[in-house]
Amino acid sequence: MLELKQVWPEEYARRYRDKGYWRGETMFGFLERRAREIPDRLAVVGGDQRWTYAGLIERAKRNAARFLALGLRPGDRVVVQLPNIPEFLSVVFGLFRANLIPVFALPAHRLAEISHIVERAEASAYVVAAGDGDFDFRALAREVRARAGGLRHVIVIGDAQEFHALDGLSCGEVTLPPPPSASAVAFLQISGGSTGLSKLIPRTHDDYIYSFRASADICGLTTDSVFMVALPVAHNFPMSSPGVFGALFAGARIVMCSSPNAEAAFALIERERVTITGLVPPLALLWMQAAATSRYDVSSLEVLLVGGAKFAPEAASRVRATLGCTLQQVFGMAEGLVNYTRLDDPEETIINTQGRPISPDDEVLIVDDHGDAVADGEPGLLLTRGPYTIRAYHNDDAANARAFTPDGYYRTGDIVSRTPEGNLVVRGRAGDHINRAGEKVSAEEIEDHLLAHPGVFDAAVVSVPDPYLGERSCAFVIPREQRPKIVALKAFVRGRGLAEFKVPDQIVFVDAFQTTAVGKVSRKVLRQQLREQFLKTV
Ligand code: J2J
Repeated sequence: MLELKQVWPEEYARRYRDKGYWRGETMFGFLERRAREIPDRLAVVGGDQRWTYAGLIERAKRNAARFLALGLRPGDRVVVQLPNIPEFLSVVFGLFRANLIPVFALPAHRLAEISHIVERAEASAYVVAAGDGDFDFRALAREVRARAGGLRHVIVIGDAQEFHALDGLSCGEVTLPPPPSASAVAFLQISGGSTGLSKLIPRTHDDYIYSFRASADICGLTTDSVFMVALPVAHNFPMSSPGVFGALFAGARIVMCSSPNAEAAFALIERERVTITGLVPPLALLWMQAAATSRYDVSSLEVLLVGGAKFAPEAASRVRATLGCTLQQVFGMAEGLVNYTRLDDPEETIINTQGRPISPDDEVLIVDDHGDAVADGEPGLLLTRGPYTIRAYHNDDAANARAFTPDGYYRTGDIVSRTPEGNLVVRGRAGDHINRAGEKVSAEEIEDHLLAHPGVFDAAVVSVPDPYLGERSCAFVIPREQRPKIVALKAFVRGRGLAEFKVPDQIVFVDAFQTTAVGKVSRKVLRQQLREQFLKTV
């Protein structure tokens, strides 16, 4: 099994420790400390469950013993694919306590994504909930197991059928291991995937805790805060900006909301007196619209975080009037850097910018194609390094060579400009992914699936503007003699085991792709041409 590591050069690591960013605390350690301080306060509410901090830590320890009794060994990787339920926390903190490594998958992921993640991470176990709506995750687990040989255990929350039921596992006679080093990798997060398949992002205890501890502070979390998660909890934004981990760090209460549907969420806000939550822009638009006629009282809401994709200033300017709370824009990435508008910023900044970095030691460069810094106000490529931005992906030399500069800056692929006050404004993107309502879809990955269809000669996938999603995917396809039907082609892509958000929203058949006089054009240029062609026709 390949070792997991995330290493900053020694002089940086020393500086981050000296400045108090990295404090040597572990993921389980901070929660245990909180549970000692405020054992009887509610930590998490979801469905009909209400767990105190003491109750959460107790359940996590029991799960740690269960995982080890099953035969998992410290360092083993465990893919976690759970919806927004309290057990997400008891499982993940159980894994931390057993020195097992969670690998976070989204509930929308299907066979193609899960088997890729299992293989890349060399995972030994996979934790799912029996079902979520109409979908049966046990059926998915069966297919994943058939494909990924190394997967030894499937653990199910709820009716497990032939698999292990979490609640039925015995704790055995195991002794829990001593805590890991805080500079060790705590878990693997999944990249949005701008090229090809998702990459694995190793985050350490030290660096991640710094990012959500500082985020909790910037977002004003206290023990009186009630943080609702309406986005899929395993995504980096609701997990750490300030997310469920930031909420636990602050001793706040978490409310797990199983659907981002406005009325369902509003009912929970009223019942639990939610003070803060986070959304992607399309959901923020729906909530603002629904608030006008809703019978629920959402006046407890103090802060609405919006991020994951660009929030248009026009929409941003309506948050306060419609939802009665302060907007906090957040521009972040699972690889590290997170920017926030501050709660006391002038309205002008909150509406028009995506904020500024968490840390004084976040180094941000905005450069042109030659790598030279651009002037304030000018758009350029955003490069960054700092105390919680990774220096490498797991086991992916090719991606690392592309994504990081020799001196350790992460090339975000985002095009931004900086205001004189130091706030960033996202202007666009250099990479070829589709930001579909905050879900990142790699053009290349979808093209590969389309090309597998016998009726497809060539395919290029591009992002096109969408009034609701922000962007949607449009696949330009050159058919062979037997031109497939659009529905059949979509069904084919879906049938290859892809998350639904990756199935092309639109398919346009063309006879040929334009080529330049030189002959073949690069995929990048081709996608650009097709996007422009599309925009001329609408
Ligand atoms: C424009 N583009 C944005 C924003 C992210 C907090 C918030 C979001 C993420 C996230 C995250 C944007 N305006 N406000 O991990 O901790 C686009 C950029 C960025 C990419 C990262 C967090 N906020 N984006 O969305 O890893 O293109 O993380 O590089 O999924 O989303 O995507 P992801």
